[in-house]
Order: sequence, then structure tokens, then C-alpha cells
Amino acid sequence: MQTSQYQARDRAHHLHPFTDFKALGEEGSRVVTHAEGVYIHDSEGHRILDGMAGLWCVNLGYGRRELVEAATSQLEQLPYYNTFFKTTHPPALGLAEKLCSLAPAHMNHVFFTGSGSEANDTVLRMVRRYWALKGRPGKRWIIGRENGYHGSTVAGMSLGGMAPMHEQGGPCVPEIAHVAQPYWFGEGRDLSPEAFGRHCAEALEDKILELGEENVAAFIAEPVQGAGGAIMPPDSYWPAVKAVLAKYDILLVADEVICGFGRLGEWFGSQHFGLEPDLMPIAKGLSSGYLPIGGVLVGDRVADTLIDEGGEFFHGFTYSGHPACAAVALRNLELLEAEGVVERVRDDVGPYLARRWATLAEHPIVGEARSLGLMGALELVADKVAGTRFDKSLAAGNLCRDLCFEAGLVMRSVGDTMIISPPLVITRDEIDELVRLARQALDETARRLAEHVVTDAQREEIRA
Ligand code: PXG
Repeated sequence: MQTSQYQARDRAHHLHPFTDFKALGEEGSRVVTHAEGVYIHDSEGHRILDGMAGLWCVNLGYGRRELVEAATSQLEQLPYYNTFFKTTHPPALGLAEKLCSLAPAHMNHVFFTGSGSEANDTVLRMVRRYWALKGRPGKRWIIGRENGYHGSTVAGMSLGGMAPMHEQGGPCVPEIAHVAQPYWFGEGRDLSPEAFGRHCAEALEDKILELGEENVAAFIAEPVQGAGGAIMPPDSYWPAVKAVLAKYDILLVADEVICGFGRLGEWFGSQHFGLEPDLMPIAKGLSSGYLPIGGVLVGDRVADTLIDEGGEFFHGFTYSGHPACAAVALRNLELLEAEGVVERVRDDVGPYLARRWATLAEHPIVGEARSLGLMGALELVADKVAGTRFDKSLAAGNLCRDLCFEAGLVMRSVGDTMIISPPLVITRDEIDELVRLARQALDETARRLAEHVVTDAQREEIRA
């Protein structure tokens, strides 16, 4: 099948997620046909290093026979049965048991969903239910963060702080507020990173006092913001936030959809930051993306209340604990564990990426290069010394992303922030290749932008 035929059929019938339909129709979609290890292949015969692990999810890499076999044998044994009405099956109970053995000690229950968005819908209902059962039904407000991402269902987008989503999908779910994100490079450079981290925690406290502590149920945040731009908070941030939440008896929801399953070098991002969340939504890397599955890990405080005092919880999905998805997820966790993938991220490839990635900070259009585990970001700037951004109309990030593709690398752009999140099985040699391709694309981005840049001094600096 020719690429143009695929594109014509795609254009005729397929509405893509987060896509300008008309623009994509005009350009034609990229057709990905197969993949192995850390590489995807397109219908034009290009092999491309997948610096995004699909969409932050293919943690074990592509082409793992063991996951295919887990799915096949489960589909033969029992392709579907529900977990409603007092029913269970071995894959769902086995996965629940395994997850709780890996989760922090105080988390001993899980509620399954089909995706990360459904996990956050579940969070919203569970949190409000918990406080109602505790005799504090006024505690209904949930505080999220500007530029946080928690999914695309109505609850997910309401908890998230993506303004363009709110504008299109509103009205949002009531009684959800948002506070400043700990994005030092983007919003805090007039303070030191540590002072800015504390400042963001103070903004949370101010919001709690404004709403009334008796009305605030929970704070939801990603340990490291993913979709917002791989934003690693200053060291001062999480300890200060934890103290605020403890002071006002507010639940912590750590959205582990991206940070979970080894991305930051621990099973959960919360463990890296020493968080003790009450709830942890999970998805993506749970099954390495091979089949769709998500869930919410529930800490004892909430679980005991729901179990002992709750009666029926009127919530669930047809595919909660789907047998084939659960079987693949379980096998995925077993492989991550048996192959020591998480420890390898923490002790070997994570620190290696950090060293190699940091060399990109020297590039003339890079204002900051940061990474944690196997997640990294580059901030593109027009003026390295002043740290000023390119004019928005230049769409520098999108240009760089397109040039990465041409060079043979998937690197995402979020505005003018370039981000990577490769499969956790990436080798040191493949990291070298990733960094080399990223540098090549940055050089070409700089060369093209130089033609548009305003001052001679900037032009000289970029050319240098
Ligand atoms: N929470 C977080 C932290 C996520 O990153 C979700 C929830 C929702 O999961 P589902 O499975 O419903 O998609 C996500 C998803 C991007 C991008 O552009 C990120 C996500 C999804 C789509 C695009 O980086 N994250």
C-alpha cells in the first residue's frame, strides 16, 4: 500500500486526537507500520528512534514476544468477563496483588479502569465519596495545577489545567481550582529555584485558605509534569507542599500515569520525591502500552473507609480489569522486575542520559537542558544570555520537532520546550544516537531560525 493511499483513506474517515483536522488533511499523516526495540518504522521505509516511547508508555520497548503471548493465551482462555456483581478472574486479582506488592507499603488496593482519564474520573468520585463518608461532605473542592494534565474526559480535563481544553470543553466540573505550577524556567526565574518552589507551595496554601480548608478535599499533581513539558520541580517544592497538605488534612493524589513504572528510576515517581499519596492514578507504562489499561492505587486511609463504611460505590467500567489487558500488564510488571529495568534507569541509563543530555545545554538555542530518570527537556531560546524566547510566530518548537523527524528521531515539542521520554530499555549506544540526532536537529533549527531573527547580535550568536 502506498503512503498516499493510506493518507487519503485516513483523511476521509479518521478524526485524530489533539489534531487540527484540516491542517492534517492537507499535510497527510505519517503512517507508522511496525516497530522493534526503540525504533518505529514508517510507510516510507524510514527507521525512527522513538524518543517518546509511543506516548510516554512503551516502557519495555516494542516487539516483546512475552507480552504478545500473555495476550494470546489469555484471549484463548477467557477473552472477556466483567468484574462487577461479585465476580473476579485470575488476571485481575493477580495484577491487583502484584501492583500492591510494588506500591508504597500503605497502598494495598487498586480500582481498575481502561485508561488514565478514567482513572482520574475515578479519583474525583472516590475523593468526594471519602469525605462524605467521613461526615465532612463540605470537603469537595479539588485543587490541581495550571498546565497540569490529567486526561481528556470531562473530569480529566477539569482536573487538568490546560486552558485551551477548558475553553473548548466547558463548562468544567464544578468545585475544581488550579494553582501555579512549579515551572522555574518558564515562570520563576526572578527567584532562585528553591525560593520559587516554596513560593508555589505558598500559592497552594493561599488557595486553600481562600476556599476554606473545610471545603478542600484533595490536591492532584503529577510528581513531574509530563504533557506540560517535562517539568521537574525545584527540590524545595514537594516537601513544602506535603507540609501544607498535612496542616489542613487534605488528600494527596499523585498522578503516576507518566511517572509510574520506572520512568524516574523508581517504580513510582512518588517514591523518588518521598511522597505518601492517598491515591495514585496509573495507566500507560502499566502495560507498556501494549493493551489499554489504567487504575487507581488506593491508600489504606481511603480504602478502609470505602470498604468498611461505604456500602456500594456506584462506579465502574465495562473494561475494569479486562482479562487480556490485565494479563499483559501483569507480564509487563514481571518483566520489568525480572530484568531489573527500574534499577537500570536509576543507576545506569538515567545518570548516563543526564550526562549526555546536559551537553546540549551548550547549544546556542538551548536555555536549559534538564532530565530525571529517562525523561528530559530542552528549553529553546532566542537569546541564551538573557534567556528570551523566540517570537511565537516562528513556532520554533514545532520546527525543531519536524526537523527531528527528518533526522530520524521522535522528540516532542510543547511550545518551545522539546521533550523526550524514551523506552526504558534504551541502551547507552542508543542514548548517544538520540543525543546526536537531537543536536543535529537543533543545529538545523538554529540555521533556519537565524534567517528570521531580529538583531545581528542574535544572528551571530546562533551562527557561532
Ligand atoms: N494523567 C497523566 C499524567 C497523563 O499524562 C492521563 C492522565 C490520561 O491518560 P489517558 O490514558 O486517558 O490518555 C495522561 C495522558 C501528550 C499527551 O501530548 C499526554 C497524555 C495523553 C495524550 C497526549 O504529552 N497523557
